Amino acid sequence: MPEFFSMIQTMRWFGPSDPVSLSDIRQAGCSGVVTALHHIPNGSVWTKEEILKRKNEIEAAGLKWNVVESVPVHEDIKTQSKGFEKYLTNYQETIRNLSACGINIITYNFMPVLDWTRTDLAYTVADGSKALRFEKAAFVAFDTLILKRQNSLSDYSAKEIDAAEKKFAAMTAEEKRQLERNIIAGLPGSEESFTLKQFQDCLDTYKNIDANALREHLIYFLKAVTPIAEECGVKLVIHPDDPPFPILGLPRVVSTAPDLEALFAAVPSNSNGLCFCTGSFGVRPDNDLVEMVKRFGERIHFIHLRSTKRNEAGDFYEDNHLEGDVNMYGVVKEIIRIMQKRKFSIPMRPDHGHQMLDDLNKKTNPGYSGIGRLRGLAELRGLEIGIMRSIFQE
Ligand code: DNO
Repeated sequence: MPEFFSMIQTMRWFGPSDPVSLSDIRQAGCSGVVTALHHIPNGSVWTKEEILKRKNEIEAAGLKWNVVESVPVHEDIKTQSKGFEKYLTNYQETIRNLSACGINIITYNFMPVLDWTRTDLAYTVADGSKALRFEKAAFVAFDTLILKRQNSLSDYSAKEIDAAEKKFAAMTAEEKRQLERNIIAGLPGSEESFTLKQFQDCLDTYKNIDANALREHLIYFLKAVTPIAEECGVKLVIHPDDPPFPILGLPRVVSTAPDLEALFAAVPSNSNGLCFCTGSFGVRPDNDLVEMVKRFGERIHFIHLRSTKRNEAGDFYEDNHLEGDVNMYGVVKEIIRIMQKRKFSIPMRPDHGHQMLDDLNKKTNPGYSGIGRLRGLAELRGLEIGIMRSIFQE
């Protein structure tokens, strides 16, 4: 068989307090992890000392720290609030420090206020396992009836408002509290957590920022950090919006292929890269994932593999990795082609997984339980090997 390049198999690890240990991740068959220094406040420099401490811990467990997910972009950079330049300088410094420690793929996102958003963290699917879900009616109920955002009603159709009212009327007080927490208390990996009041204040900072302005701010950020990344051999990879459409009156600018084109045209350096997240992009039927891998293949330096299943009402839930709306076979096949062309192995992680088997009785990080991701990884690994062998060994 000729020399070939396959995906580097990793899992996300949230650090020493993660209930899934480095040893678990190694036993799942991974060679590396994706992690971040979650204890460092957004906007502060990651020192070499802190980076090396974590890196040594990972290497002592026989694994490699392949990718950083994430170095969060401070809100002041997204809004360009007074004094935001100091956060740009800090970001540049963090890039240099990570590179000096041998870590050269850095994930970030540019979603205003919230990172990823779901309404239900324990949606029971037909086989009895639990999945993450975004239910439109619940989300609209949160926006219009819990948060009571000004003018929120004008963002939805009469049908959507009606569905939200019905949903809300059928919810217990505890369910309402849980819904609020799911949306604003911060899902794993998102470093921000709010009370309702703080949340509204934060939304207000975007009052005068539309999609064009946010895109300009993102390009400004990229122009400041990409040259540093390029200089030290680092690839910055942007994670798409999840879900990939505007929410709560906030603009979103990393949801579609044209969004990506605009970013790459503005900052052509290959260090301005992409974290290709099939689960995020895949929620939109107008995102042709296989086409997107073809088009942006040179810039994909990190991959999240996961599938979602959407319905007409605008809901989606996270399906098994090889089921749902994502053409995982087509995506993986295209990634294999790109890797051979680039002669480069791209790190991937099975993104999320169902809470299942023993994990149903444990406290787990939503989406990041051990067994569900182990299942996802095992399926994806089999898919990749099957495609590889059919290409290279016939
Ligand atoms: C969710 C994750 C996101 C992602 C960030 C990247 O499971 O994919 O939280 O890490 O958006 O900055």
